[in-house]
Amino acid sequence: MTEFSFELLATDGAARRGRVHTAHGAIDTPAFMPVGTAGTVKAMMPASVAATGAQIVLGNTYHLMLRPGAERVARLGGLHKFMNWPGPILTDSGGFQVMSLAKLRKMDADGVTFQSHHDGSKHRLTPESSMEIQRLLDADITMAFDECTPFPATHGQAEESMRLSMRWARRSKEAFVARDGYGLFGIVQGGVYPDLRAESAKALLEIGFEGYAVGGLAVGEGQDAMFSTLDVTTPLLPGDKPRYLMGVGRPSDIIGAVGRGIDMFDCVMPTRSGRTAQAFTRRGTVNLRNARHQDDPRPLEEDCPCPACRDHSRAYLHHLIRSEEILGPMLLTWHNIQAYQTLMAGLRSAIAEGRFTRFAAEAAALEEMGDI
Ligand code: PRF
Ligand code: ZN
Repeated sequence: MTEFSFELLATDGAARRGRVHTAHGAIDTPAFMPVGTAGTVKAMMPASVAATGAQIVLGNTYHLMLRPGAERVARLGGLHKFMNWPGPILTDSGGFQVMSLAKLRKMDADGVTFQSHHDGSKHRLTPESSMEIQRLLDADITMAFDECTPFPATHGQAEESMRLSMRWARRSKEAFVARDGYGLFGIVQGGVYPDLRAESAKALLEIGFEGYAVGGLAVGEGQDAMFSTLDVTTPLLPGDKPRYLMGVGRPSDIIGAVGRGIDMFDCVMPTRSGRTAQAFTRRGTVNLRNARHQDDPRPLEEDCPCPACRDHSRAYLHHLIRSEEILGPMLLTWHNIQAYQTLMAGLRSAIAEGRFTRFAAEAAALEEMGDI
C-alpha cells in the first residue's frame, strides 16, 4: 500500500510542481479539484470528469451525512464505489457548509448543532463526528473540523474563532484513524491578520498534519487582501507538505496563489457557472445566453478538446441555453472543468520549465483582451 506522501518535483520562485500520493492514486500539483458535493460533479459523469484531466474530486461531509447518510455509503462500499470515482477524494469537514446552508445553527465550544436544509431535522457535528463521517465515506484526504471566520471580523473575533479552530484541529487529529495512503489536513485560520495566521500555522505544525489548508479566505476580503494574507502564511508552512487554498477561485486567483506557493484548489465556480451559461475561456468569461452568439458558427474556444468546443458552435450552445435544454448545462460544465484543467496543466509545465512568471503575465494579458 502506498503511504500518503508529497513529492516536490520542481520549484520556480515560490511556485511548486509536485505530486501527492494517496490510497486511490496520485494527484499532480498544482491541482484543481472539481466539486462533487453530493457524490456527483453536477451534470457530469465520472468518466467525463476524468477525461478533462481531473485526478481528484471533492465531496462534502455536510451533504452526504444528511443524504444518503455516511453509514449507508460505508455499507455500499464507500464513496469511491458509490459514485464510481476510482481516484482520490477529498472531503470537507462540514462546518463551513453548516454555516452557509443549515437552518438554526448553534455553535458551542464542543461543536455545532443545526437543522438540515432539506427537512429541518436536527443534527450535530463535532471534530470527532466529522472525522468518523469522513472515515465512513473513505476520503483519501480528510479535512480537520474548523470554523471559517466570517469577513469582516475584528482582531478579537478572528482570534477567538481561530483559537477555537486550533482546539478543534487537535481533537480532529486525535480522532482521525491513521491508515496507509490516507491523510488529514489542518486548516490555517486567522482572518486577514498576519499575527493570527502565524499563531495558527504554528499551532497546526505542532500538532502535525499530512497537509495544510488555508481557510477563511475568498469570503469577501478581495483579491489584494487574499494575496497579502497568503504572502504571510505560505512561508510558515512546511515545504515538504501539500498546501490547499479552500474555495478558490477565479483563474487569476489560482495563478496568483500558485505564485505564492499553493498546490491545491477547489471551487464551485466552473461547475456552478456552467449551469448558468457562463463559460471560462483564456480570454475571460463568456455568457452564452447573450444574443451575440445566435449566428456564430465558431467554437466557444479554439483548441479546447472538450465536446462543447470540439463538436458544437457557439450558436448551438446559445440555442440549448435559450431552449433550457439539459445538454446546455452539461456541455458548459464540461467545458469549464476542461478550461480549469487546461490552466492547471499549463501551470505545471510552466513551473517545471522555469517560466511561471511569463505564463502568469501572458494569461493576464489574454484575459485583459476579452472575448472576440
Ligand atoms: N474551511 C473549510 N472549508 C472551506 C473554507 C474554510 O475556511 C473555505 C473558505 N473559503 C471554503 N471551504 N472547512
Ligand atoms: Zn471547451
